[in-house]
Amino acid sequence: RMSARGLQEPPCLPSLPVIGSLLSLRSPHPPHVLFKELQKKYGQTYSLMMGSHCVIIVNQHAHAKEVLLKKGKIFAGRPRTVTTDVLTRDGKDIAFGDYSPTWRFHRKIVHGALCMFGEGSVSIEKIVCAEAQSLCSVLSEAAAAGLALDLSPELTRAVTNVICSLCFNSSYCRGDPEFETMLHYSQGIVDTVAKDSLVDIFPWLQIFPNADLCLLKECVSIRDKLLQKEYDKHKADYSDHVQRDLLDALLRAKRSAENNNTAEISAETVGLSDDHVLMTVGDIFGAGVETTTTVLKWAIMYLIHNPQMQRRIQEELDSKVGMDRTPQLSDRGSLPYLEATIREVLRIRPVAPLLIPHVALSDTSIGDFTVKKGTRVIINLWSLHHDENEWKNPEHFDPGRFLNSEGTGLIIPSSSYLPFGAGVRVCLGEALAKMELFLLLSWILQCFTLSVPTGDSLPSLEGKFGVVLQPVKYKVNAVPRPGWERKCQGL
Ligand code: HEM
Ligand code: PLO
Repeated sequence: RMSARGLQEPPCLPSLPVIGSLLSLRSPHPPHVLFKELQKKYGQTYSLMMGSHCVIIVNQHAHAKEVLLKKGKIFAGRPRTVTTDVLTRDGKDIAFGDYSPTWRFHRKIVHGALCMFGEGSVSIEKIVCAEAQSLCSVLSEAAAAGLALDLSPELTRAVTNVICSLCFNSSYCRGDPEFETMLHYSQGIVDTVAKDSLVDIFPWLQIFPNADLCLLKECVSIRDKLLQKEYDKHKADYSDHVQRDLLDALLRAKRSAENNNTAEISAETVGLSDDHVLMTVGDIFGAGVETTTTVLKWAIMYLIHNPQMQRRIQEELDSKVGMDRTPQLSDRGSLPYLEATIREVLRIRPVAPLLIPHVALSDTSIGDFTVKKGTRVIINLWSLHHDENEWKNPEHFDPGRFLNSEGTGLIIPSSSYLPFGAGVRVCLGEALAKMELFLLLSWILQCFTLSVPTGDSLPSLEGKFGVVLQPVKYKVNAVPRPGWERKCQGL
């Protein structure tokens, strides 16, 4: 079916009324793998029906960049789904909120506030290093007791405390019951939200008892109580003169908009409700914790699978940082192999293998394909990062891909690499995440060598698909490196 401009509709999976293409989507594979497989039959860009919604799946970087960058504003919409509406009070946040003046305003405030604490800022480096130090002392306690450890809660606590300082100017101690509560509800949300489960395809299912939706609602209500508590505290001792954290920044923007009734500002004021502020902080908190922790767990998993790579990072640390001091941000330029490892982890196991769905805000096109207003577009980052034409042996973990031929400098060998997305909806936390990953991994590897506990087999590299692609649970042995036995403890 050709239109006037020589455009045509993308190939479409077979579809039935009401259930759409559901029958073609039955598969033992997680969606990102299935969508990559389906390319063989339908081409790199194709469409399918989810219930009554038309969804276009993009599996190659040229089309992905057209959607995210060249036509970024046209594709800046987000779909509303039952689960994300529960999480964000009908899209009053940044990540799942639709494109609107209110959304733009919020993103701008948060972006500004994050820049203030962002790259090159002394305070955030100090905060991350303090958490790295506390993490290393936990590892050395476990080592002294000869215990293998599931690092997940400790990594989560480190990352959570960084984001807590940033959002609320607060932190959690070990064993804090509120932190345990948070661990629990956050996993519940990750397990249930945005799975495009039946509930999202068939909104009417919510009138039936649905275990996932119940769990989500319960977890969200616990989260919201904690957020509300912080919000009330901040409101009580807010002052225009000191800005302690992100929540203060949002409060200040809200107040100044309320006191200032000039035309341009009051137009943007519409959305600065308490709900918007709360949901925005919830986003940064959730995104800040779940993503970075997941990458750390993947990185450590790949390093215990590849001890020779771990050794190479340690040799780099020994020669560039030495034994007399701990790593700092300014070492980033002189530790290319560690940076390359982080890049490779983000390639081979992207945190968000399907990004978050985008929506076309007007009639448009992708390549030679027509796209109608309201169409959902899923960028399959998994396909981009595992494209055989772009990456040699894509399932093989090889940090060397990101190094120049001398092994001294970093490169991006293919443009089929977008771990943080791109354009109008690009990740807001990229700089922060990269700082945290670099500092936490360099501190850990300077002191410890990580391995599977004796007798255990290596953990599976297969991911568990959800709103983030998580690794399976596994334990590690952290052995202090020769010469570091004392220092790790004294840290
Ligand atoms: C969105 C990746 C860490 C905040 C995204 C998206 C990706 C992504 C792929 C979706 C882009 C799209 O839909 O087109 C990552 C990775 C991280 C990370 C790989 C860690 C290594 C963080 C952190 C924060 C954060 C630490 C918070 C400080 C956000 C927000 C959005 C987002 C607010 C929504 C942006 C929007 O819809 O406009 N991230 N992220 N992310 N990320 Fe991150
Ligand atoms: C993680 C669980 C939290 O309790 C709530 C939350 C908020 C924002 C979400 C985040 C979760 C998962 C990762 C997301 C983030 C917004 C952007 C980020 C989806 C659900 C990514 C990687 O796109």
